Amino acid sequence: MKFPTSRRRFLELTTAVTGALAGCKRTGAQEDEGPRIIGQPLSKYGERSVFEKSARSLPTTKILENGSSLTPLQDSYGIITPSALHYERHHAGVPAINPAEHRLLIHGLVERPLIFTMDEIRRLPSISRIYFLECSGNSRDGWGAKPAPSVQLSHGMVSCSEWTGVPLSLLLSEAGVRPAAKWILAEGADACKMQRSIPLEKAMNDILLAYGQNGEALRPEQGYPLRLLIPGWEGNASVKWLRRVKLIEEPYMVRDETSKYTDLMPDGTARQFTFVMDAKSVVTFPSAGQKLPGPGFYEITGLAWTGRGRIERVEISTDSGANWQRTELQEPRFSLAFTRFRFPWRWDGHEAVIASRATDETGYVQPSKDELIAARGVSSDYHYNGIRPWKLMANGRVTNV
Ligand SMILES: Nc1nc2c(c(=O)[nH]1)N[C@H]1C(S)=C(S)[C@@H](COP(=O)(O)O)O[C@H]1N2
Ligand SMILES: [Mo]
Repeated sequence: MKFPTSRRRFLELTTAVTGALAGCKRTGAQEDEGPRIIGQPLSKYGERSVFEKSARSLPTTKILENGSSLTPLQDSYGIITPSALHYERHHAGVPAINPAEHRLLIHGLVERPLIFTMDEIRRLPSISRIYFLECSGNSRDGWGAKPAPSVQLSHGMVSCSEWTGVPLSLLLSEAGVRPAAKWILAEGADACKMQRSIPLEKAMNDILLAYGQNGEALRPEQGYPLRLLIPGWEGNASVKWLRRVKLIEEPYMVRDETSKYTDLMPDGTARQFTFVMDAKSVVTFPSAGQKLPGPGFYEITGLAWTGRGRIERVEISTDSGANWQRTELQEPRFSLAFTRFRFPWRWDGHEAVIASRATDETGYVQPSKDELIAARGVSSDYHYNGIRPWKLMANGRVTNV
């Protein structure tokens, strides 16, 4: 096993931990045997401990079929989101689909239109990849003057899973793409028949027809039995409950790429087909809504991700952005996946403004709010990826700024 970075850093960490644990009481109670009570029996499908309460947060509106539930990022460890806590975004509820009856149609500008059953799709050569999925509306509160009161409410529309499936390119090649085809239209089997136009180039590159999530079948909420997983691109295009892929010449200009998922720019024109998710990071501990018991050692931690490949660097500032220091990145770092960052820190008990800043492998640096507004104006709703500060007050409470 390799200790982080260097012997010097290891010694720093040991000193910090000794400090953090100084208050621990030592007694011999643990050595007494105590009563022996037989435990729970074996079970067919595991449940988490009854003491664990972390949950997705639901909107406060009455309608729960069109909306989002949010991942509790503040409670997450490592880089994988448990399937049961993956954020949800449904436009017409979760359809109940029997996989034995589900079909995928590939048609349009192809040599041979094809219909696949789920069994046929699962027989094909498969791959597994760890990818984040993020709604482009995630952290949109950043555009306004009133930031959300917790990292779950501000950034909870992003999650990261291991996805298993078949490269879409395989099925498209099987159908025989005609030269005139430049885009695909993907359609879901839910009541709204969600549709998105996607450039063929991306479809032939790394789009996954996913049926597996974190080692088991997709959850119904994530598109069971079959969804598109478009690595690094806005979540909306990753059509769930996928029933149809049509090869087309030009985008269809459907509802979700005209009236929504466009960004109004300062000059009055709108950006359209803004697929790539720009690099973003956020501190999940300490974050707004939490309370630190007192001065001493803490591990500042959080998540970073980018639609352009790997996260190269994440820096932390604890003084309102005046100074930045590099954090330790969890290895291995996967392309288009969460990267966990960690930073040992000793809090002196004074007010501190804590923020993280990510840089991806293309050299793109996560912008400040001012930089983002200078480039994009204030009329955007989607694709806010600005630096997110949290304020730690002298009494230990953490709030938004
Ligand atoms: N068929 C269908 N696909 C869909 C949606 C939908 O409502 N119906 N929502 C989209 C949106 S806006 C997002 S952000 C992602 C959310 O995926 P998740 O619910 O698995 O997190 O799915 C996309 N695919
Ligand atoms: Mo979304």
